[in-house]
Amino acid sequence: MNHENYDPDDRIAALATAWAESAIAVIRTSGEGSIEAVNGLFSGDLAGGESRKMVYGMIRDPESGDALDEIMAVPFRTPGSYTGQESVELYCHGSLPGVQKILQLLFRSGFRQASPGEFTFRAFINGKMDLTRAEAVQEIISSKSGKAQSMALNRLSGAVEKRINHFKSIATGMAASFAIQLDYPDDEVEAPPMPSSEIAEMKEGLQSLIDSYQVGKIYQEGVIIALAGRTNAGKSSLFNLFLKEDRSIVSDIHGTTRDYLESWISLSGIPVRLYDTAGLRRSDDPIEEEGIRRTRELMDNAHIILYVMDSSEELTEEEEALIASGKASGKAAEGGKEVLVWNKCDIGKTAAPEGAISVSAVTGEGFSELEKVLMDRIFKDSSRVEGDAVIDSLRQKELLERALSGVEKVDEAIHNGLPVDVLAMDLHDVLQALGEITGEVSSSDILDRMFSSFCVGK
Ligand SMILES: Nc1nc2c(ncn2[C@@H]2O[C@H](COP(=O)(O)OP(=O)(O)OP(=O)(O)O)[C@@H](O)[C@H]2O)c(=O)[nH]1
Ligand SMILES: [Mg+2]
Repeated sequence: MNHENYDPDDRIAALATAWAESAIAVIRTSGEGSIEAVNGLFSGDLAGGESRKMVYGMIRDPESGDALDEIMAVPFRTPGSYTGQESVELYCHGSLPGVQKILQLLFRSGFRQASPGEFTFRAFINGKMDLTRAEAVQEIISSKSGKAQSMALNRLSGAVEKRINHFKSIATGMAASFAIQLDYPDDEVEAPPMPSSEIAEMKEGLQSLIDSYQVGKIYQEGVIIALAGRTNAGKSSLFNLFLKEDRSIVSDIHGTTRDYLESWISLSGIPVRLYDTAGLRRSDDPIEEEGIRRTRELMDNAHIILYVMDSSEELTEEEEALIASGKASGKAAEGGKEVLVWNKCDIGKTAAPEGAISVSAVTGEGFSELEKVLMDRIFKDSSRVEGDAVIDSLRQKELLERALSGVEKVDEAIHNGLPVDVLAMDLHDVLQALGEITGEVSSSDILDRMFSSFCVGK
């Protein structure tokens, strides 16, 4: 809900009782014209009914003529309702499909779904509630801007919250110093030094939190790793080693694996979708060909390719080219996603080329090193993440980006010698974005929003 375009008179509806099977469910509506609108769906006479008196009747879909429920409804006329505006409460039978049908009917009839806390919010703006009940109001305001709606808030780890609060206190301190300069522009009050170290700290810290989204996403969605390489290189043997079970058929016949196999594994707590694939070689067999085509497709889609080579055999052209490209060494700037696995080191003839990891799928040698390299690869883009402060929702990331861009604007404005009120405005944006992440809004924020967007008390 966008509070700038907020219309406190439009019609809202929501289930007021718990979303569960019950004897009676109460649907609450509010807004100008609610009584007339519900009356059009109701067999009883709500429009002529006395305020706050129950009326019996059937709820009917006027399009199909279907009766949805036999209910009691209560009209509330302004200002004698919870919200202070015209309202109707519907007492229906408490079956969830039934309630859903009535709500759908209301939504088709000029009502919209109320946001969390919106009825109470309207009660507040209509003077039905004491402004000093700060705690309640704070909750209402936060849900109004979508914060309480987001379960992401619950997931917010303490570490993230602590960091955000730290940024907020820096920004608040800066705002206070700007305010002094604004209040006494002509006095000889010496302007406090510009907060360049604070700005640098915020810029770096915010960026690091934004970067942590990558890590959060990895934990949430997992990493796709595909084992690939020529036939008989030992892909299936490695697959089984990762799984710690005999899942994939291993044999010394070339082309054993034809269709790919997949399994979820955990790599130090990170969910990984691991694929064993058909060995890469030229084949006239249409089934094997199709398997190889699918392997190539998987290689395209994987985050990491474990390119398995047989160290006891001559290298193929493709293998030579891959080694020569340096893409797989992990150091290359090209950002190759291959990790070279120099398998069969127990019987291998040559040492591993640079960047390749020497392992044996039979003895298990080198396996822990391989796991370590994989972890490094997974987190290679996230080296700037500090500690355990990791965000995992896009909403948080976008708000952090908004805060960062605000800080950058303040920084720029300072460098360009712009007036303090410009700085203060940009800083306000920063505080707003940070506040939305943690769901905290200070009482002055509340007043600010109230008076600026609703003209209450003018
Ligand atoms: N000595 C030794 N033998 C291995 C090793 N890894 C695999 N092998 C053997 O190599 C042969 C092929 O292994 P697989 O795991 O089936 O190879 P693959 O890459 O899955 O082969 P395809 O499915 O045909 O593409 C089997 O006989 C394995 O026992 C290893 O590290 N050392
Ligand atoms: Mg295989």
